[in-house]
Amino acid sequence: MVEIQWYPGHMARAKRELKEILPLLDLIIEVTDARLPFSGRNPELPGLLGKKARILLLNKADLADPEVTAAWVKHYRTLGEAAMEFNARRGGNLSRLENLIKKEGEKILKRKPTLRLGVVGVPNCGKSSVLNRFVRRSAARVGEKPGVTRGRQWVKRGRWEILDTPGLLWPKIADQENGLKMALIGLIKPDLLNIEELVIYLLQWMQEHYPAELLNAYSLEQMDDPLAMLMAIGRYRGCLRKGGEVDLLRTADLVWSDFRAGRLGRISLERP
Ligand SMILES: Nc1nc2c(ncn2[C@@H]2O[C@H](COP(=O)(O)OP(=O)(O)OP(=O)(O)O)[C@@H](O)[C@H]2O)c(=O)[nH]1
Ligand SMILES: [Mg+2]
Repeated sequence: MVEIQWYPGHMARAKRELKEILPLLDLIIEVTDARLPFSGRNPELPGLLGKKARILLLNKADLADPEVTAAWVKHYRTLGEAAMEFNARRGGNLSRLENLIKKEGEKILKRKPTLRLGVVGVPNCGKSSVLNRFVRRSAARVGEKPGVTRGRQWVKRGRWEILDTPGLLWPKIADQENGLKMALIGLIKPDLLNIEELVIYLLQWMQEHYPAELLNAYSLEQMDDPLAMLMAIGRYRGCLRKGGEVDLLRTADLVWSDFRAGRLGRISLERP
């Protein structure tokens, strides 16, 4: 097993700050990426949060395989977690989430003037987008890269006070395959890994689990070797160097950006 060392300096601060502010929070909204809703969750979080009431959002559900997401939601509910799928970009399921919060918050609002919600989770899973949904405006900055939110930000909506927090990572990951998956969904910065390797892994995963989507996206014939497949995609999309040979890095970049934008279909990277 290869360990990936990937814990940037500001993460320790983010963790300390969350610990500090935790006593103020009444309810935690943990956001996770629906395409990687287990390995993409911070294993340190349950310990940090203790017994605090929590709702788990499987966000970016629009990019994930709907059947797999439904299976995850069921799986987590069986474990006693208040889990639901969400789409912070479009706001799908917003009223369900708000009802869940109202139900949880009722008791609290009887004894104090405001309900304090904390939105937490790993980088780039959509925490700030969830907060913007709540207040129906762009209160928090959102971005395609991990690490956009650096400090804490409170936003008010009626009697709710919602806290946006920076993404939290854990010190190291022991499993190379999970590392590749996390990089694919943009949870960690790609410079920790090689983009061709990342995309070869994605092609292998799709060959195994989403073959029709893959062949369809690039008008490919069935092929066994993912590297040959990457070359074929490069030729099909015209990612060529001067001499006519395929530019693998450019091709990999293109496939990766197609994946992130959902152009390869709705792809989940793990199943319960
Ligand atoms: N397709 C899709 N994209 C989403 C969804 N939610 C967020 N995004 C996109 O994901 C990217 C990250 O969103 P943010 O809200 O900045 O994520 P964050 O968790 O606050 O990220 P950090 O502050 O960097 O930790 C942005 O490009 C969003 O537009 C969603 O439900 N579906
Ligand atoms: Mg953010």
